[in-house]
Amino acid sequence: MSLDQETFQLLKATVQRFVQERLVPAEDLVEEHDEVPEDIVADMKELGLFGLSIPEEYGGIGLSMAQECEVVYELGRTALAFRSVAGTNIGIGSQGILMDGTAEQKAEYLPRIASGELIISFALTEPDAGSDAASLKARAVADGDDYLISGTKRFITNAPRAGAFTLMARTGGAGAGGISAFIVPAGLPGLTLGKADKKMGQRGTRTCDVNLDSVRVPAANIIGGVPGQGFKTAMKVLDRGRLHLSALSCGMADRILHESIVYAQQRKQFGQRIGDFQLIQAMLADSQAELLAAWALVQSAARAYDTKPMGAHDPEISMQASCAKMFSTEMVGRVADRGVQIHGGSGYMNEYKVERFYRDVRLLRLYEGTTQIQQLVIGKHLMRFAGNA
Ligand code: COS
Repeated sequence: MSLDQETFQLLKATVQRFVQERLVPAEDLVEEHDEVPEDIVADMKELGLFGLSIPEEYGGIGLSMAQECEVVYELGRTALAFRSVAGTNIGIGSQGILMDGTAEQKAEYLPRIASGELIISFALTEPDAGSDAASLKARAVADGDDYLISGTKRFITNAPRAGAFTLMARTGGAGAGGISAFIVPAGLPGLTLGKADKKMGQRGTRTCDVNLDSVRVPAANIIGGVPGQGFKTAMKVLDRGRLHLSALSCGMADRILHESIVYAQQRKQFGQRIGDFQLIQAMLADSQAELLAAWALVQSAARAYDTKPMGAHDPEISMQASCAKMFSTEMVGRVADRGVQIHGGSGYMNEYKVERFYRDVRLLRLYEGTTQIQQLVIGKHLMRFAGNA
């Protein structure tokens, strides 16, 4: 699946313009009010951003992973809250249905996800199951043709906006094999939301707990119709999500570097522009080189991802996605830190953008698998590839 090159370049240019003309000027508003204005969300829907990754047959734009990464890079060049509004529809919320859903599930949900009419969230994490996702406790008990789901899901991005959740719950015994992925509509009796999470950064993104108390969900809502496949679905979704976040990290690093260069050109000390000092140039150079290296890695991993059939699991590609996530998110952390350093005392002040970007990017190293989980995935795969020799 991919968009023809000419149409893709037009789309990319439109997104670039939208980011510069519509989103960047609204950054302060989002920071101040802790929300993305609804008229901007409406414009994002109009542009087709919610359906970037959904095939055209379901009303989406049908980008390949490599193309999605290029567009997400552009969305990364502004406050991360904007991307977050559409992020779960583009990625972790929708992809389980696309990869493993039945024909009926795809036809019922994907068109509304692609248009943004339905916001879909991904509910895996729980109070006692973060990195150890296979230990999740939410329980789904069979009751006739339905399941009754009870449990708590934590830090769920876009939950306050969501019309449905891709939600992992335990239908069987302990471990990964006992987990099923359900499509859970938000309005069902017994499903309630916790209070809004107060976060370090990414103001304007909405996250909260999702509480389920014997929520009755038809068995037909199990993704793919077969219980026990939910952990694998979640892992495949995360492989893809990790590439998406890698591209986002590169876009944000690009923006922070730009802010740093502009400041280095304007700020004068000791009678000259600070950008003329070699110690400032060294920080800019390190950031530029690391950004280019990360972006090359992301593009190469995304192109590899595009070679495998939709929904298939290829360990080599999982490993590459984890490499991209680990390297790019750590890279943007360093770029943000240098950005603050280049700005000196001003970099600590809220009126300069690098202060908030520094807080925003901290999450990239945590969600969709911490850096340490990526190291674990990479290390495990390398040992497996080497076999018993
Ligand atoms: N794609 C498809 N299947 C996968 C997979 C992938 N990327 N990774 C693992 N699996 C399969 C395995 O093949 C295995 O299947 P079999 O039992 O048939 O062999 C099964 O899933 C269990 O795999 P494994 O034993 O490796 O699972 P672990 O419990 O050891 O978990 C980690 C592995 C730690 C990597 C996983 O729990 C993880 O990614 N944790 C982080 C979760 C996360 O990112 N949370 C963020 C929430 S979303 S913001």
